[in-house]
Amino acid sequence: MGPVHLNDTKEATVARLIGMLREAHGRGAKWVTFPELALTTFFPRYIYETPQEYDRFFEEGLPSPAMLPLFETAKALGVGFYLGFAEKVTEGGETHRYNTCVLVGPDGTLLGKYRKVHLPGTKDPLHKANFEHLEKRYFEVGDLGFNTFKSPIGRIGMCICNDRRWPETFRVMALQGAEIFMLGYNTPTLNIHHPEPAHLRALHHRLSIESAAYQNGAWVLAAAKCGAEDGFAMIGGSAIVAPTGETVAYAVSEEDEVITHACDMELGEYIRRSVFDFARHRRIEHYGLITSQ
Ligand code: CDT
Repeated sequence: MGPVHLNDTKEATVARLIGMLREAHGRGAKWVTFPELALTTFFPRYIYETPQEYDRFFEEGLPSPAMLPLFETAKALGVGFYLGFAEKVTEGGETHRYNTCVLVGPDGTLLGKYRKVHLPGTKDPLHKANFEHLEKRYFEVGDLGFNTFKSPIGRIGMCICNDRRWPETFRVMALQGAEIFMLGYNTPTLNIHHPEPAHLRALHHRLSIESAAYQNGAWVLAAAKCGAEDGFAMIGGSAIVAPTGETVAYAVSEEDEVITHACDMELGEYIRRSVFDFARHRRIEHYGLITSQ
């Protein structure tokens, strides 16, 4: 998905998502993965002080009024999807805000929800660049864990952006039978925490999703927001990765762009029966440290 600027309306942004959904459906796609925080600009780059200032980026209700046209179109076309958004919810009398994604089946059924666990960046501004990364300021750490969800196309595990850099994310879902991982992301081209060449940002993204696919024998569908949102560049590079670790489809533009692939679900099964047959080959008696620290 190309940039979503600060003053773009959610209505216009959702219309773009619907346009891509229709294009995917036209190519025979059964499922679509949309990016993280797909309805707005990547607002954690900006400094806001009060919920009154930043609540406009959040959605309440599922589907929220802004999302409704997307849910209706997907159901009418019989296409399932993953959608990332900022979630505001009142639970137990308390208001919470999460960086969330949902999984919606082709018949419109809500199949699952995930709230981002690995929140990068800081709570307070660093003032090191002309933008910030304030996810810890606007979101709580997700409380739902890493689950997997049965769907007509296979068992799906979901995560969001920075989660893809952590092998534990994928292994926990693979141990629950995940056959497909879906993730949305917004990765700034400039790393404000640690200066590094722009090409490394793209390399680390590819390394993360290709190794996650291979080491867990699962497909990865990774969808970026790309281009420059109000001048702030993101790496893009949406990709579909096979369980062999091979990237089989890759976005080349910095605009709205649909990439598709006919995923052979047998491929993952074969890998999970051989080199990565967890039951036969894992040696959990030697892994204790990573569950205790
Ligand atoms: N959205 C998100 O999680 N982005 C992070 C940026 C890391 S640099 C603070 C990512 O891991 O791509």
